[in-house]
Amino acid sequence: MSPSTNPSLTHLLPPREVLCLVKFVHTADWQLGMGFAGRSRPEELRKERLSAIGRVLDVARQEDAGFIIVAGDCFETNRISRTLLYEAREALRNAPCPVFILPGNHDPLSQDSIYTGRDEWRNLPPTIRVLTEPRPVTVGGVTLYPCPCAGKTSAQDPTAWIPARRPEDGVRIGVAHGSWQVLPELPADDHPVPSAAAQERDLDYLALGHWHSTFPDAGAGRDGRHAEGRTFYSGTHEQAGFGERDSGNVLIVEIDGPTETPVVRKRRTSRFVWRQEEFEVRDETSVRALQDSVQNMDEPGQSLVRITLKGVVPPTIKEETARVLDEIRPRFFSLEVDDKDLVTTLAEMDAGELPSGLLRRVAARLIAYATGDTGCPPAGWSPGPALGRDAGGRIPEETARRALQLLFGRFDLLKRGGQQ
Ligand SMILES: [Mn+2]
Repeated sequence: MSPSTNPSLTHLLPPREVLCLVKFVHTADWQLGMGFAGRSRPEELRKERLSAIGRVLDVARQEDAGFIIVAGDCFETNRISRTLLYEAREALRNAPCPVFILPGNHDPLSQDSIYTGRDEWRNLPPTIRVLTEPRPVTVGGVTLYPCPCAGKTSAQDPTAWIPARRPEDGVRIGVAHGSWQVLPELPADDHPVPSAAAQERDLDYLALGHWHSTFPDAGAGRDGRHAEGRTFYSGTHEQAGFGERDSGNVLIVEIDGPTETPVVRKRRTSRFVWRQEEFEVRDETSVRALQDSVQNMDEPGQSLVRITLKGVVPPTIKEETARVLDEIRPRFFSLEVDDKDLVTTLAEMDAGELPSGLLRRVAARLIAYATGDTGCPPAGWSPGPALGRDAGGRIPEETARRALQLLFGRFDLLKRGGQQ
């Protein structure tokens, strides 16, 4: 049994920081200059991407990181304002360690490259280095293998140039920006990184950028805190959209030496939280449930919330739903409501959305009946004792409404199940 696996001897070992040869921060996709078209308060969102750089540097300082890797897409495009370039340079001025920046597909090394062509990006602080060439870079016991993007698209494996391991390489770290071929249906010209690139190129760690989510989950390892593997996306440092799952983090990577398995942890750097929720509104009780749920959301001042409402309700309930959300809205950084599927008449329901001909026919006849287009219940309609008929033998509109809610609600469940 080695000392490191014998619990009775662990107190004799030096702390992990002393054993660890290499410790660095992996980040990417800062996308400075992102527009946020269609969002409220876009200027504040744009500024926060700069402010978040300060938090990345703070993490590097707290962790005593040896260096920082920015794995591409530091900027949203190569055509950004002089002001923003100066601001970015200023934000990086206080870096506590070297910062290596890789050109990505948003800020590629094309003719108009920021990194090679813009005066505002000269006279950088000495700690900042742009990885403009696919050529090894040595930094204290580590060799970086940068794979910069030369254009917006490429069908070539960006890691293909990386040479075989030599003893003097020390810890080998690839830095690339592209789509890791571990998911189906990725575009062929999106800088494809082979699924086993880290193994094939004999890299101890492959720092990727391009996907905004931290991936794989850096909390999914056997101990529940550290991830296993050699290839990671850090994700963007500041969440940038509703669709991003687990973004707004940086990764802390520790490697004890060449060929050793990296120990990877994520730390949150995002200020903003983007969340989208879907609520079905039926009656007064469900409006209160919606109100409670939205009121109890954490950190409202830093939250961008998008609520999608659905259901068929009387106009008074729809109005009360809107009022409740208007009342809560000022607490949030922003609160968007999509209520196009919260309808007040059955006529607004679209039977054509249902997945089978039979369901569409049943729904169309129920809608016609409940909206007065026909005076009779559908032929063969037997709602059962629970739904009941009125004194004249007719099905009340409320009953038809509930039947349609059930029908559409069940369809939504089917739809959700199918997507998993
Ligand atoms: Mn990208």
